[in-house]
Amino acid sequence: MKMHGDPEKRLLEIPEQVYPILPQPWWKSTLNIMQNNRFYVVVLVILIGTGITIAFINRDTTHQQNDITTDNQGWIILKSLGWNTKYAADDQNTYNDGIQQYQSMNNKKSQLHENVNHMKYHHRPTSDDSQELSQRFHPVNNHRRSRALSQNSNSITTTGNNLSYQTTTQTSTSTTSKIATTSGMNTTTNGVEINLTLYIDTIYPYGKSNKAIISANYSFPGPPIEAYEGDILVIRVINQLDVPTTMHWHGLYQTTTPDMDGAVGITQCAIPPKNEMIYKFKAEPAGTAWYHGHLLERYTDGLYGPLIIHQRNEPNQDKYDSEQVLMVADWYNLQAHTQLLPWYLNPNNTDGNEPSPDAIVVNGKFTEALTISVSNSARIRFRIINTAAFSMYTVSIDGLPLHIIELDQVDTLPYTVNSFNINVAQRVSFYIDLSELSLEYTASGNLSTSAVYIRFQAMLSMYPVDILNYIPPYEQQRYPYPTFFNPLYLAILSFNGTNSTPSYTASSTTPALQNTVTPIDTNILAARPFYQNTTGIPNATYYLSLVIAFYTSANGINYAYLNNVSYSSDANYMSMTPAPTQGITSDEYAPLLNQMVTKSNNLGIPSPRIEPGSSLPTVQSDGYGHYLVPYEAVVDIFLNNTDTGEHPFHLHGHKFWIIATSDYPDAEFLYAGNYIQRDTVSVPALGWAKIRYVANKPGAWLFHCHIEWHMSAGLALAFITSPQQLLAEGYTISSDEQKLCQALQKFNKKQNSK
Ligand SMILES: [Cu+2]
Repeated sequence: MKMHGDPEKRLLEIPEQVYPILPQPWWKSTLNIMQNNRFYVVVLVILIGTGITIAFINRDTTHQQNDITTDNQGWIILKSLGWNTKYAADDQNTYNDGIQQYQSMNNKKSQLHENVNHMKYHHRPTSDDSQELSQRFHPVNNHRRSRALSQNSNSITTTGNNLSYQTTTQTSTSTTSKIATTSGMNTTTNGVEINLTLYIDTIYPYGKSNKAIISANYSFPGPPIEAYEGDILVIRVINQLDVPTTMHWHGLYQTTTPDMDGAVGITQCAIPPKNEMIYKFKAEPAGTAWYHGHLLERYTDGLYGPLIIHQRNEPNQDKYDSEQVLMVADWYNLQAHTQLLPWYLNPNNTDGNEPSPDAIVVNGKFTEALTISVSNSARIRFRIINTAAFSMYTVSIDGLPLHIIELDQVDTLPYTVNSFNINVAQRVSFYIDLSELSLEYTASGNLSTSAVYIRFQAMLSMYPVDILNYIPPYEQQRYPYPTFFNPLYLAILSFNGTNSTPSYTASSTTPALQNTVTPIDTNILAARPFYQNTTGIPNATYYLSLVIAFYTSANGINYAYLNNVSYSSDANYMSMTPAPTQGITSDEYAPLLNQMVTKSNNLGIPSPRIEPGSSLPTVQSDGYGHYLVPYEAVVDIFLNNTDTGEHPFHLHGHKFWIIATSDYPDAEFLYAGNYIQRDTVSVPALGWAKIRYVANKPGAWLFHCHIEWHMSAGLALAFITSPQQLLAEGYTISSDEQKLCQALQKFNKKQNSK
């Protein structure tokens, strides 16, 4: 592995197409469908005409770069109508499942944008979960959906216990009917099929910033993806950005699909510009997951969205009537990879100060611009996702206790708190019951209001500068600097359906509540799993101690280290030169997963061995951050943090038990055999965390700090789980993956020749 040394990467120009985006003859099926469905053809022509007209009308100065073209738009509409007509043609069949569509997403500047964004579909639960996978997915009942669409031409909603993803308080004033777009079910794949097209977008969600963001389907954040547990998700990621990228499905198990994890250099080649990759994997486990870019700090600039996996029988479903997703994130005025990273990984930044954010955004909206209106429901489940590049937040709702029921796709027994902390990449679900609103806020108390504030308070202690006092003119011109940061974000929870605002002034601190307990730690170790394993959890069979440290390297740059190795897997997008025949290598070569196949017996990593201080064999590495883990090993990992910052460590493809942390060492004994599981643990500053996981998936799995800056500084490693088992299970490098790597190689060659 090449050590860090050249952090600044070029912003690449858009190359000519090197690999066709649409290798399938989609137009053929569309033509057939047109012939068989003349009515739809007429509608299609009208819609395209309308679309082009609207696109033309809505052209404005903020969409100069990579704006919608009629070609792109026309293709999406064509495609979606093709699917719709296919469903219509299947109507004579008997269908057991229905499909429901929700209103969602940002109100974009044009109706066309909205058309692209409305891509949420939802299987209705069936009572029969025991059927084989192939039998569990039924074609769509198009009659039902057609009625729903026609009855709600401007607002497609559903009843019952459905998720509402509210990204905006604006309501569309357009009266044009929305077009039902994209996917939902696909009868050939038995799953949920979705396109995610990535664009540079300059929607300027905040007046004080004109930074271009990365959108998926012209949506920021990306559109919600929903499925039922066990569904097959087929997600076509089309890269219309100017640099290679991938998508990671955070929290997904990827059992038997290690090549779908989206980690560049670990599980796949990056998707070059003007190329695509079809991700196909099972939706498991159930709960609140998310997706985000996994190369070049792209999610800092907007490349993220929710991935919600429902259960047919949610364990706490009797506790709430509706759902909301809130994605909280840092907003930076500058581009992460081309502007912030060069400043961060720089000899002038000897202290390793991280770039401080300029603002907080929730669902892409800035403070006091997001209203959650809950007129139809008194009991609401909130799914909080921390999608920040850097920040940790304390979450609370004025006057209401929060009943936590899920942590990182692990259901918990309801656990009531006043507020809780959430670190980067973690998810917390809680429900509220408006009947529990504190008297202080009700008519019988001192204050009557039909709305209260939802608070996201950034943890100031983690910022390298004193942000509250960091006001121009700056003592030292340290670039970049926060320009309008307010550590307290306020969203509005409105009860009466009229988008009312609170009748009180928000205080700077969270109001105290009665009859609740204080959160004990960021990892919420005191919450108990809903499903308890009667046989306890397995005893550890292997051990690994990891020391987290930051220090200045020979080139004067402050890097991050795990056991003295600073990991880099994405420099130069992998130049794809022939990898050495001996030893597994990252950085410039083929993905680790591919190398596990091509040289399974020559990875150059020692087997576990007993080391002083541990009775268990210690997992070994090659000295470059690649750790070889035996199949089905039960590994205890001790993370020893020598840094003054708290670090959220994420393990791809697995959940781990959090046994204890230095904030709550008693947890190991109090909850023995019944620890909480998560996929992201917050390792306390100058403290430690002890976790345990079962290496039951052969493949290459990234384990890293999820703070973007720290990951880019090298705070990562890869677990190589049993190449022999991988081969024994019949894994091969797919032809799609080979094509993608060839396309990347071609792209790199072209870039290098410039
Ligand atoms: Cu970190």
